[in-house]
Amino acid sequence: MQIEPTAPRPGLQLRGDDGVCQPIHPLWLRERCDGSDQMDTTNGQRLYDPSDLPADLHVLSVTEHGPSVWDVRFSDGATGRFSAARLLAEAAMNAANPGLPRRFAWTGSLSPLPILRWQASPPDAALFAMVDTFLRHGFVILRGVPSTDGAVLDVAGTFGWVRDTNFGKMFNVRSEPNPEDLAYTGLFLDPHTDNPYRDPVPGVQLLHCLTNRTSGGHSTLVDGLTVAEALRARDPDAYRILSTTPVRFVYTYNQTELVDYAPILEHDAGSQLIGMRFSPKLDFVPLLPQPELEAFYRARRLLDRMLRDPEFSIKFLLQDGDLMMFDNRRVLHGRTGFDPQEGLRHLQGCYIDIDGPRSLYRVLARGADRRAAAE
Ligand SMILES: O=C(O)CCC(=O)C(=O)O
Repeated sequence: MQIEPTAPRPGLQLRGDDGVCQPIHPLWLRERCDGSDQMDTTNGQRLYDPSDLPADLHVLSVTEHGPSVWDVRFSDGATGRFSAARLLAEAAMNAANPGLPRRFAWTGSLSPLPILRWQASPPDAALFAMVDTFLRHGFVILRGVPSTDGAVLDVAGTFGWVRDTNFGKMFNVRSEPNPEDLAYTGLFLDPHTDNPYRDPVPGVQLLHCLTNRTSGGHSTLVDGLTVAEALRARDPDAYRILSTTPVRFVYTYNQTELVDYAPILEHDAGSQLIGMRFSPKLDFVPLLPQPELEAFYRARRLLDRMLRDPEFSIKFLLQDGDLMMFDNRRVLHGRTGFDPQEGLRHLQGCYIDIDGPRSLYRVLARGADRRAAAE
């Protein structure tokens, strides 16, 4: 793939490896003029509305500035400098390729677990390893987080911005009388998405083990990407039904009533699977005609069985000071039951949005690229 000037009509075009050429629309190029008269160079925001550009805008001339760099003059008087590297990088960007590490779909045989040592104010290389691992696997376990009240918020603040909810900025997961949520008991919890009734659903959950003095309470994780793909292969119709039937998710407690509608399998604008809203304690399918409900229940039952199948899930015991951070929509979490009479099991948790770690990854990758270019 390369960029080259066109003739006799001036412009730039994309030449594919197969030799097929695609002219680059003059408005597409014009919108990417990045001189200080066109955009604020500190934040990259345009200083004009591109819909106000003439609809018949065209390129008047293309002159070579240096190897694979061209100066382009447009019919509205604007000029822009474009390198092939920049245009090719932009051409490759779309919703299905958002400039993030490739997701690695795992099963129950994942070994070793992605465990990294936590350090306060981590240097860039250590932080990059944490965020890169998180984005690839959908989770990372950070070992050695001080077992102090609120330490989870400090770790969360390193990766993004903490989401406040009706549970507060931080929630305590330990057995309680009259619990606000079944997580605050000693009951086992099957794989689920947290807060599927929220709009938006929390992107990332952090759970920090302060102490576990019981013999149970093992954590379980399942990669929703792997299970969804296995479901699609096994029963495409079930996949379709769970991707298209909007389900009502509800949470009601005292002065809070949260309701949202979404299919169980959620996709992004590039049709990539984001993950799931799966929480069989909180979902209410609408009253559809009986055959449709029959098909929905069959599909959900199949998905549920697969999510609980040890073939797909990993199980481990969080040690004191372990913190697991997971993509709440991609990786479903659960735990085995425990007996609160045996001793205290106390986790602290909080949520951040997924754009935090994604932003951190891009910023750190940009810094690494700059350092490599300077060497
Ligand atoms: O206790 C645990 O390990 C998990 C708790 C949980 O599922 C939650 O807080 O959402």
